[in-house]
Amino acid sequence: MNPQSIVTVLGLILTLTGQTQPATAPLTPPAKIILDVDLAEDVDDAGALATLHALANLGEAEILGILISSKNEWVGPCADAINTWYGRPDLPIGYQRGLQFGYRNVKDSARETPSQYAERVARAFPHDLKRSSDAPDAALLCRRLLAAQPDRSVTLVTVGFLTNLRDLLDSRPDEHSPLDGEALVKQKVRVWVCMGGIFPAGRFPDGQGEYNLMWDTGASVRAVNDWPTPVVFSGFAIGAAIKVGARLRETPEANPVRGCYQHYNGLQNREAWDQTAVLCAVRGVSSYWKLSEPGFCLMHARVSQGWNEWIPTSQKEHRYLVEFMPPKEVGKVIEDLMLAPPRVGNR
Ligand SMILES: [Ca+2]
Repeated sequence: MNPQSIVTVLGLILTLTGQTQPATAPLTPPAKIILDVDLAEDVDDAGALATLHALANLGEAEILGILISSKNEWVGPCADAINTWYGRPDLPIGYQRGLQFGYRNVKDSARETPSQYAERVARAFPHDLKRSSDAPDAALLCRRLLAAQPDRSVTLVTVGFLTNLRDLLDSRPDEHSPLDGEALVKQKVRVWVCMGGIFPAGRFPDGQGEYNLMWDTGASVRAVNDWPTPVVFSGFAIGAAIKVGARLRETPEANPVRGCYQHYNGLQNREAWDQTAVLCAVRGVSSYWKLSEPGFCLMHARVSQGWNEWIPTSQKEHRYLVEFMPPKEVGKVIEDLMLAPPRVGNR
């Protein structure tokens, strides 16, 4: 990439994220991050948590809280075990309720999400959250976290379902903010980075939509179509080209992220969908990717099988990642972060 290209790409992401610095200035670290995971059917969420903790240990990210979008009582404890390993045992965790505001189609979000590793990791590694539903409602926690931050300063990252973001948009004024959900998001969030969608096609050749957007289709329609800030999508193909995880065997057996991969696939490599969203949220597109032209990611409702349509337009601030650096090289960056030890003194 020549220097002019770097400046152009940096300028795009700065524009996109509402930064007020000149377009040539780097993003001012640390990035304030709220990460929403499902941490259930697939294991890349565990890799995403590891990547985020490592970036926080480098001073590049400040983790405000972790939200959980899957329905599974062991996912909260599993996330807490990973946070505890990284020396952040009291990091706020919020759990999806889906019924909080009482008027939604609960058909999708009421589904249990199975996990091959969450219970086993939760039982084997130190933590203190006993079950997911002991954690506060994710959308209400998110309101509290957002209200305490400067305007347009928070990056929301979702690597699971959009149940919590729908609930956040639908939330009412409370003791933390007199603003309703949409107004609060517009005031506090600078960008939402979403692992989800298929770009630009919108569907796989068999007609299916992407898993994260499809799972709770009603929530995805509300969150994606109505989100009031810029959005960057890391679509299916970006993370599908990157495979990491096997090298976690180089880390201690006391590492719960290693435990997740161990129980999921015997410590084999796995696609890095979720890690790409975290890396982009903290470092911007950097030299890893390029950004698409602006457009509107229109989410279509088809019961439990929603899909996204990409409509190019300068009227909306949605963009998606486009491959630039060879995926293997991006994978090395992610892998090195996933293998980084917890902070000295914590272990
Ligand atoms: Ca996920």
